[in-house]
Amino acid sequence: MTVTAAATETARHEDDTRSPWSLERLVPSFAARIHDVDLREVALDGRASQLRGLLAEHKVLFFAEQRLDNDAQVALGRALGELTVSHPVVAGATAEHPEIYALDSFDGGRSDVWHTDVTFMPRPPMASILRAVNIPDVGGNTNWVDLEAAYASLHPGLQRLADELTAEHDGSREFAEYLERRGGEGNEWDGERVRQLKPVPHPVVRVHPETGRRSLFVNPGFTTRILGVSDAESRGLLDAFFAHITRPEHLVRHRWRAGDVVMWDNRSTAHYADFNYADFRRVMHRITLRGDVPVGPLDPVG
Ligand SMILES: O=C(O)CCC(=O)C(=O)O
Ligand SMILES: [Fe+2]
Repeated sequence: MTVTAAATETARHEDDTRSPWSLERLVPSFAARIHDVDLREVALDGRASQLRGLLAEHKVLFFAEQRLDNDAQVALGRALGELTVSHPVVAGATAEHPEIYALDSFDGGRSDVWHTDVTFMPRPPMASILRAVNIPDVGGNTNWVDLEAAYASLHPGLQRLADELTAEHDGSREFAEYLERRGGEGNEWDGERVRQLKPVPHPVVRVHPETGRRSLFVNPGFTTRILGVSDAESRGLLDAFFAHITRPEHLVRHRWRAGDVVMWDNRSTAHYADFNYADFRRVMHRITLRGDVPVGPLDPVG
């Protein structure tokens, strides 16, 4: 698939005299390619807050021809926010890089279920930064959907219903075996050692803490039931929501090239990596920025 530029614009603060980044929007509601950025310099340049603003606004940002290694990826993450460990229960890529989550197809690493990262914890990470370390010759594209566009395109009656709902998110189907393999001793997440993966409740509609926009915050990877309704109602609602968020109109697709880095906002998107790389090796390194507790539209503010 090819994406065509809907618009090209420049992104900079009015008082910023440095050369502007040029930003190419990819689909009308979200996703942008940012040109002329060396992500190794963002940390030194004092442009981290600008980048965070672009992330909240465009939700998925694509950068080509980067030269990040593990250290530089971690440094970039630290400039943008507070890094989490690799994952609540999966060990880091190396002893020196406990923050890096490695996905290696030769170790069975794959991500072919629609999900938003780590929503099975009370405070899921606000953003993820993924670097292509080894890409297959063909296949292995990654897809993102815009959960704000998904909310906006629901029937108003369904929006009102969704506004009132809470859902349970459970990571045990995907990750219980990792915890078992480590003798039940996971990593430290939000100051606590993870020893079990308990389902956590989150609002079905999440209000973005920076933009105030609403997203349909459910995902097939981790959202297991809607609370306070019958099993049949829960299944029917979740199936309808899952089908809705993953409609092609809500999607952007990326074909990876060596040197690509993608950043996404986990408060407003979900993603899926195509599992079609035959015998090619596909290795990706991810870091995540610490997030906040999801807030729904009916939750008291503050
Ligand atoms: O491998 C990919 O393209 C995406 C993997 C994934 O789900 C993640 O890094 O959070
Ligand atoms: Fe993911």
